[in-house]
Amino acid sequence: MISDFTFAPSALTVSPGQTVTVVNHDSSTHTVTAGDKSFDTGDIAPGKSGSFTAPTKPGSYPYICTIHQFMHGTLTVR
Ligand SMILES: [Cu+2]
Repeated sequence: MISDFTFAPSALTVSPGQTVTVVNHDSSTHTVTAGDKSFDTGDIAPGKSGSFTAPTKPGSYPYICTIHQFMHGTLTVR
């Protein structure tokens, strides 16, 4: 989830190809976008949710909000 311009948790471990749902509890639109663009929720409006499919290749995938690039987190696939 997202609140106060922060991803919570900021580090998340998922299975390869898992669907990940992100709920935006903030008052601003956010995205969850991988640094290498391997996943991207697109814009998630306040109070809405978005989802993406985790990469199938195990590894560590840093991500940001493309609107607020100081927001970042890491998705681990294993
Ligand atoms: Cu944002």
